[in-house]
Amino acid sequence: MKSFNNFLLFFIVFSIIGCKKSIVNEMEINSNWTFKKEKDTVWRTAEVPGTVHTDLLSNNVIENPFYRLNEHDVQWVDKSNWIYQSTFSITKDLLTKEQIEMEFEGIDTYGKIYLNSKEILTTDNMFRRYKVDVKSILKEGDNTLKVVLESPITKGIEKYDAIDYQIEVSDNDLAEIGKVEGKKKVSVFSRKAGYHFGWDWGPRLVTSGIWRPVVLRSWDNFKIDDVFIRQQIAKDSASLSASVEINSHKEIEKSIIEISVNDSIVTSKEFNLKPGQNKFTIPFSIRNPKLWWPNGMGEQYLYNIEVKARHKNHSDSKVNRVGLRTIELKREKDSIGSSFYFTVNGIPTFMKGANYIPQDIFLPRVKSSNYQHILNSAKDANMNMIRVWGGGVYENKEFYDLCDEMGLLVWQDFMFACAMYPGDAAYLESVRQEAIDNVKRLRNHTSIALWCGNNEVLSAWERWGWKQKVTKEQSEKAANTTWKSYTDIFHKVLPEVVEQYDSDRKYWASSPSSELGVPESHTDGDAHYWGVWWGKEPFSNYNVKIPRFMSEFGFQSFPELATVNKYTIPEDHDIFSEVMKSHQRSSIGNGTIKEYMLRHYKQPKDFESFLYVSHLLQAYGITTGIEAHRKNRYRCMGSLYWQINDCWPVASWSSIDYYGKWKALHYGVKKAFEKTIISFDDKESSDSVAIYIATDTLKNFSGQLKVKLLNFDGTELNTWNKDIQVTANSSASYLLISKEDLKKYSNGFEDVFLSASFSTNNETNCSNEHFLNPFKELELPNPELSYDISENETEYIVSLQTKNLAIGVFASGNFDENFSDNYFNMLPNSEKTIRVKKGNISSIEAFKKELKVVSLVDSYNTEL
Ligand code: BMA
Repeated sequence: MKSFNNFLLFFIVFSIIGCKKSIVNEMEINSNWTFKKEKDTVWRTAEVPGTVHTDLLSNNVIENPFYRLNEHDVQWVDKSNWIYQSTFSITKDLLTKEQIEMEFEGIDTYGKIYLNSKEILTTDNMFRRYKVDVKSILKEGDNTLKVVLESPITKGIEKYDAIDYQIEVSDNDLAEIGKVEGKKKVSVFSRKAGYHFGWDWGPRLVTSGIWRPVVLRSWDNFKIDDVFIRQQIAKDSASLSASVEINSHKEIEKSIIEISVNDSIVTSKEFNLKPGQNKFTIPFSIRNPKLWWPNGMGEQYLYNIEVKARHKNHSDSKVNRVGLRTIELKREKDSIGSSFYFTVNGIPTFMKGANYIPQDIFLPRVKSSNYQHILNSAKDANMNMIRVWGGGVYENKEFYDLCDEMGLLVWQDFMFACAMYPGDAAYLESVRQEAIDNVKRLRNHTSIALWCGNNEVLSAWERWGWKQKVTKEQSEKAANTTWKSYTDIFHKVLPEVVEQYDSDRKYWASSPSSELGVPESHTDGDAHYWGVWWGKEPFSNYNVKIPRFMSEFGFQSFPELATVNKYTIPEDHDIFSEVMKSHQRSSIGNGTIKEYMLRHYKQPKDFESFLYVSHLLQAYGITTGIEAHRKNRYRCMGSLYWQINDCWPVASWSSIDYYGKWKALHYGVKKAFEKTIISFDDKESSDSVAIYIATDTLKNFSGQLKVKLLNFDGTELNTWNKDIQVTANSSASYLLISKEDLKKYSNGFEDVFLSASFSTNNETNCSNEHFLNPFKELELPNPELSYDISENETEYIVSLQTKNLAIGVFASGNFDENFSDNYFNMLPNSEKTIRVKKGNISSIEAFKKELKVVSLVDSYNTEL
């Protein structure tokens, strides 16, 4: 038996008021865990929080499921039951505490939990937090905690077989890869992350595990269970209230609740506590409030608001970091239909962002550094909103803390996606408890902008032919129809929970939708536009299909070669090889990338070039979309592309791959989401090219717009200059150039391009290039690109020069870090410096050897 210190991480929460003692002790039971398959005899070491798969991996029982086709060999894991066990020691002192509870912050999913052989809990919802009073079961010395995890597949099959009607589930549930009996799609029967069962960008690895911490908490007298801070902002004062839930062991007279803002006490009240739950609401105010702003609009100021409860020498406190801001969803009838936009602090705000999925199929592997990296990357790319998509999980506290700090508003889905769901009483109750747990856990986060019921469930029902599949007989069993479950969950249970626990925020039943029961429209509500990709429509359709708020649109690419090398061997290097196809989960995947690629680019000369051109293609497509949305500001007030990240190494719609590498898209997004952008509007049907400026600045400004028609060697054929006035938060066309005029300089446009820049006081604020022909029809010369490499203490520096135009300049190698810029165009006779942190490359010689710099012409020209 290891010593107490070895296996218990002991947190003491000090709530120091003067010299008064803290009353709540917390210890995480995170050591000395072992696990085994239910019927096995061998116990192996385990990690908690963790998953069965990752424990099998670290014990060398299975191989890395991300490598080549290994995923297919580990499908047995989810058909078994698993047992986890830990022994921990309890002191006599701890047992004297009046109250002792054990909290399970996340059990994935079907757990039977025993403490000292006594069953204390049964779980069936991985999104819930469960608390159990364990005072009477704990003993001095060694105590044993045992968690039996039943197979989510066996459980799912039981539930699937128990009903006599069909529940529609999309093909994202990869039952076939899972080798599930009868290919039954059982995912929807469990309150468990949908993407574990497979998705069109994810593996099928149905985990089990104790995926979030287990905490033993003990205290005397009373403890603050919850604090909810509400706010109402007026010009020179913010009225706030703290709703405090205090759990008391006994009757206590004259306890004091004190509220401090940034360490100064603003109010203090006396209360009597009765045994059990006590609820108080205490108003307070902050004069001359400093507002919190989304990224790009101002500071993200957060107040430290501390609520303390004390009595004699006992106290407990909770601190929240709260930003003061208003956020409203505006749904107003207008000449187009009905608006869908957010105002923040009264200002209509164009939402620039992306959809987020969990960062690993094995959730406990996501560490602080991963949250930092993805959210910093979002912030760096000028985003102000992230949508936490409904097929994943309600994220960890750290995720939302970072969003609060970085000014990233959160569109928060409840965890339902692309399927119908059961609606029996037990299921609805589980959903209600899950919603209460998570709304209460997250509602103090300034960043949360909206609660949304589900992802694409309404569209699936109405538009994917599911409604039609319900037989008359089934619909007569009213209580059993899937539409009844839909309305129960999304029109009753979830909005009721939001109304009861977070009524200051809006609830939106489904993304996309326009109103209850009506799926997407481009004149009302939010939209997912998948005509590009699924419908094989041209990228130029992004300019025509403009909804009121685009909450999803996307186009795939492969990861870069350094990432592909982590899951393949050279023999796999063909996009249609078995391994490459297995790391592509969209039914139309690799062929669709190729089809679009050949519409716009020349056939790449080899595999590596194919990966590279897929990046340029994806960036070109999606930035066309973003620019279209921004050009149509006011009609459209949001552009959230699908998807920012990956959960394993794969070809997908992501702009950052599983290893954190930015694809061309992420660099492209950063530019397309800049505060002020120049965008060209070049419709085939129009006889001129329009030059737009779209801006999110809060003040009007003026400057000079300059557009040049250039040859690829830099020869200036014509220049258009215009002094312009730009209104705050606007988008408008400022210059029209007739195509007839342009033709005077180049008949077929194969050797020219337009280069536009906007400057105020001779400082260039933004620029962009426009090609009048598809890239494949350009007669690009060898750019004659060269570079020098230097270093400073932390970075390698690459100074590039080019003689002719270079498109999509890409610096790559086996680097862990991202370059400061990449996949950019270089104008003729220009220079550019990029930097990269030294990371895994230890010397400048090694860096020189590893670095490869290419541009578009290198992808097809074998003679260079
Ligand atoms: C969207 C998402 C996901 C899916 C993506 C790509 O609609 O909501 O379900 O991965 O499309 O098909």
